[in-house]
Amino acid sequence: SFEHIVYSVESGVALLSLNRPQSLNSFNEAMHLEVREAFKRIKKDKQVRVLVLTGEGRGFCAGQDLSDRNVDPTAESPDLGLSIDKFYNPLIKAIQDLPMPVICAVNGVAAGAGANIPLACDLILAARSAKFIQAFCKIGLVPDSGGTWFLPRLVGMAKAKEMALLGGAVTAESALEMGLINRVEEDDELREKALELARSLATQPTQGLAYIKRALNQSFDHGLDEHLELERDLQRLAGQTKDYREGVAAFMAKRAPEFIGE
Ligand code: T3D
Repeated sequence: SFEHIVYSVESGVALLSLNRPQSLNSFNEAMHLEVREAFKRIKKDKQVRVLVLTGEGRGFCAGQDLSDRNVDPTAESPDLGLSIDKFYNPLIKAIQDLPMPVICAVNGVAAGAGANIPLACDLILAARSAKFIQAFCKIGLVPDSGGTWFLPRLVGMAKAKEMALLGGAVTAESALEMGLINRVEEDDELREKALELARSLATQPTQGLAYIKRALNQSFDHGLDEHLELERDLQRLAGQTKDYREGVAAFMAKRAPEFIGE
């Protein structure tokens, strides 16, 4: 039923693949709306315990489709804030708030918003040929989709400024070296490796993983006291899951646990 994305669910894993390869999966309004609809389904579907985000073709995502704008750039004073408010910010928040691990499989070039959407995900695998480009500065814009928030946290201010101000291409290898991503995979193996990891995570106590994600996502914004309290609150919730009970029971009985994600 989708035209601009490919969406499927199998073995507890939702696969959402951007599908406008002729323009390197850049976002037009229609693709934004389909991605939003897929997130709605993921949230409703109890079967889904891990999300894999990737792209079709040779690119991951080239950011905003510059030929199919949400906001007319030739207008005397176009308000790009509208496009950010309506589409990019809600997408970044949806990824961060999704109560499950989100794996991004960056299958090729990732530019503009397309370079920052992966940074909002929890684990980033990149194809050896992938490149990360903060292309915004080349057209007079500011990194959006959380770029100026995620980059310094992931790679430090010096590298963040270099990427954002110079807009150079960072290869998958150097992205790995600088701590921007988690793994580099061969191009033809990337998707299967990402799905393998996702399927294995989907057998874990995924409600607990959602709490871990929440704690880590807030860690740089809290002082220690406040954060210890958040950990306590999340541990309280985790301790009430069926999976915690199962994890302890299996450990005591020296058998393999069977987690259900609740
Ligand atoms: O405006 C708002 O709503 C606010 C939100 C802004 C968010 C943003 O993301 S702003 C940043 C937008 N993105 C860019 O500035 C990146 C533009 N693209 C590039 O710089 C290059 O395409 C790449 C470095 C990503 C890849 O280069 P390369 O040489 O591998 O491929 P290519 O030949 O440039 O691109 C292949 C095709 O995709 C080409 O079409 P064609 O000639 O084969 O018909 C190209 O025009 C198209 N394409 C690539 N990126 C975009 C695009 N078409 C529309 N919009 C794009 N962003």
